[in-house]
Amino acid sequence: LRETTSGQFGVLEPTGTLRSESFEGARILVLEDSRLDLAKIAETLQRDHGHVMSAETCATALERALGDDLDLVVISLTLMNEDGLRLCSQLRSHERTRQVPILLVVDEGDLNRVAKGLELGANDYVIKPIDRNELLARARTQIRRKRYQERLRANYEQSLSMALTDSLTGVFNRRYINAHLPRLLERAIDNHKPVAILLFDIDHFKVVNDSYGHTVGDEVLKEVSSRASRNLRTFDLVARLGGEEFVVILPDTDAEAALTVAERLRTRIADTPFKVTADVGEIPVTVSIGFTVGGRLGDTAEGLIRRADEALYEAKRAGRNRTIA
Ligand code: GH3
Ligand code: MG
Ligand code: MG
Ligand code: MG
Repeated sequence: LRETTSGQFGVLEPTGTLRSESFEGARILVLEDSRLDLAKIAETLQRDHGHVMSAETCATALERALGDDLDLVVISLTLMNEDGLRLCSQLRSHERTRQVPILLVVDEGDLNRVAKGLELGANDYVIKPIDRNELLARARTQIRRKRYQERLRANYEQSLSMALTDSLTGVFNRRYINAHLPRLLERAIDNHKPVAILLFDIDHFKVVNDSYGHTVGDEVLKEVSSRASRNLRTFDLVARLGGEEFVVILPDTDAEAALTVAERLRTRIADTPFKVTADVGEIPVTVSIGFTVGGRLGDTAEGLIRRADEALYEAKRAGRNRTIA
């Protein structure tokens, strides 16, 4: 964001030109019982192509705000029978509306209540008689700020998820497992609960790449991830450790249950050949699985992974497409 010479904020376009940001499409709720002022506010905000809605009472305003994704709430403090300040604090107390900008409309003689409103979480105010340009400028500022914060948050969430998930398959990555498994194991030990660790590796995956190409190989990796994820409980974890090797973590799972899960996973892959692209026929895919169960005092994440890896090596040596503990 850069300030233009006219004092307006705008977004710097890739071409280097500045475009003033109107609040096109912004959802604005107005609570004002003077019909004249309501009309003036609505008409002014519609100039910037805001989508303006009005509410009759604080109760309906709150209900509306909780069920909508509002960009701005305009609350008049000159309401005859209602308490706009109470609505401010209600909006701030609900998770859904905590961040929505609030603009107060007040009478000149009512500045005490403005201070109260700002304290309760209102962001700005305009004084009656309403100056259209001022209202528009203050509304713009609030909506722009909200949208900017949303962009920041979206970027932050995206980089967070990029850091912890595998970009090809969408399952977790090794970094996530390294951070998460030790804590999960610690909790299992504390609660005297078993936790099962499955390692699996696609059999002769090099042949898939060599026969069909790397792109088809990538599609097989995605399909394997998706079949694994689909066949697990919501609190189980799948991660790609690298290449064609995956780990599955099953909290609260003993050896017998882990074997059942592993065999189900193995057969769901082996029994239905992969159809990843239209131009390539069915590709038979199998995986070998090694697993171990931890949760005893002294168990470490690295130790469990190593044990599962040794079992996986045995499964490969014994002929692949099998599960070994
Ligand atoms: P094994 O049954 O012993 O596991 O044999 P394998 O061929 O699966 O094992 P190997 O470790 O010899 O080869 C793994 C292959 O996985 C080699 C590598 O090119 C391929 N690979 C690793 N990462 C990717 C990827 O992201 N995409 C694709 N398409 N291939 C990958
Ligand atoms: Mg290998
Ligand atoms: Mg392999
Ligand atoms: Mg491998």
